[in-house]
Amino acid sequence: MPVASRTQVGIVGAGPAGLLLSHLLALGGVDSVVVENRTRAYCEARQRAGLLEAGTVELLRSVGLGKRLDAEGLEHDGIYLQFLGERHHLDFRSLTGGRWVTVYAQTEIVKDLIAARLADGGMIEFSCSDVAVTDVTSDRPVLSYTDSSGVAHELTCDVIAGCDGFHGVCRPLIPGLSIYERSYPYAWLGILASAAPATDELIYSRHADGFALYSMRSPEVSRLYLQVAPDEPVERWPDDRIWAELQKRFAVGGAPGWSVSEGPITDKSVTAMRSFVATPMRHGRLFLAGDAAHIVPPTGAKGLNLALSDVVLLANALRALVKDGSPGLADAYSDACLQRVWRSTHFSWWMTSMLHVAPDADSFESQLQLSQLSYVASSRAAAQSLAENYTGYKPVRFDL
Ligand code: FAS
Ligand code: PHB
Repeated sequence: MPVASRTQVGIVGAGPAGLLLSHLLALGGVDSVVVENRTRAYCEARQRAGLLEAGTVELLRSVGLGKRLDAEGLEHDGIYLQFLGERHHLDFRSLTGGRWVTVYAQTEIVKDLIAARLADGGMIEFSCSDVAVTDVTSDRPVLSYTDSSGVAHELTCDVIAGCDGFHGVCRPLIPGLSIYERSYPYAWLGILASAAPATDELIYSRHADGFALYSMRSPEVSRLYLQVAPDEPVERWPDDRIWAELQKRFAVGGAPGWSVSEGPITDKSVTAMRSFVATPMRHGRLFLAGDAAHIVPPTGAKGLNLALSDVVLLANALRALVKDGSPGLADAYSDACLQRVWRSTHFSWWMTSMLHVAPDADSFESQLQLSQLSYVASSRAAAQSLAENYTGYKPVRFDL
């Protein structure tokens, strides 16, 4: 017989979206339980995003999550665009009247959120199985699961939040979904290396042989990405081949002495590239947030930031619904998210299309790409548009 219990908000998924939602709801006096099918160690170690918009940093600071972020995050004033062997700096602070970005890995945000929830007595059930959501059109939806010790649970909720990512169980529960998607004919091979980055800010390079991104995690750890074929087995990329390709794609004519800093590679993985939007993001008492509802190619560094802005809107809506009985924000939630989702989706598609070399691209497409890059590098108006989107377009505010 399953153990029966109650909470106000059942949250599926202990990624950044589910964890931040639980934290914000607690600040608003709303109880929640987070149910996660992986281990805590897996969630904290999964290498993903690395770059936070200014608005995301301000949000995390405002809700008590800024301590390590301020101590370890790397504040950047801009990025470099590289093409035809030349590197061009975009100064975001100058272009946006003071906005910036911060390098702080998603792994660290997840660690900070888990630590904060557990310190506040929050309930996170890791390593669950048989996770299922039922009765979402009733006013008592049920989140059922088997916990890590094999005990079955039936958690009756006021509301359920599907924060379970692209492969989760919640999105399929929404009938009549409109799906918008684009798969790209390339993927990213990402590495972590114990090597001091040879650049002060990120370098986005469009090379005739493919895109490359020079990012970082700390003054001692580099994070680099290479465009590869969409289904490329990672085994085809031994370390020396990766470094040789990175050296080629980042080589600059004006600095023959400069090179990518090499070191031991500690993590290596291939990530598929897709744009995906599912609407609506709500059905009855089930609300989707983050990757459960949308995916963007990581070129624009939007995925994590977009997930967290969904969560701010959802926390405001659910507090009004379950605490004050006011349904207005909940009824408007999906449309309010989708304006921002489509802005991030367009920007991520635009950055991706401008910087990657499609296998079937002809010389006409290559000339268009190079013209677009030259325009962004030489026109303040074009650079301002990239900077405005990259640093965060109209950040949301959490109503504490
Ligand atoms: P997540 O996928 O992070 O979290 C969902 C959680 O739900 C996971 O912990 C999962 O284990 C859990 N879950 C799934 N099914 C479940 C079930 N049935 N029951 C219980 N729990 C379940 N974004 C960037 O901005 N920059 C990047 O460089 C970047 N790189 C990425 C690389 C990869 C390989 C991937 C997949 C994504 C990347 N992203 C990047 C996007 C990424 O950062 C997401 O936007 C971010 O993780 C979204 O957070 P969540 O919505 O919480 O989803
Ligand atoms: C990262 O550091 O992981 C990163 C940064 C910027 C991107 C994508 C990934 O656009």
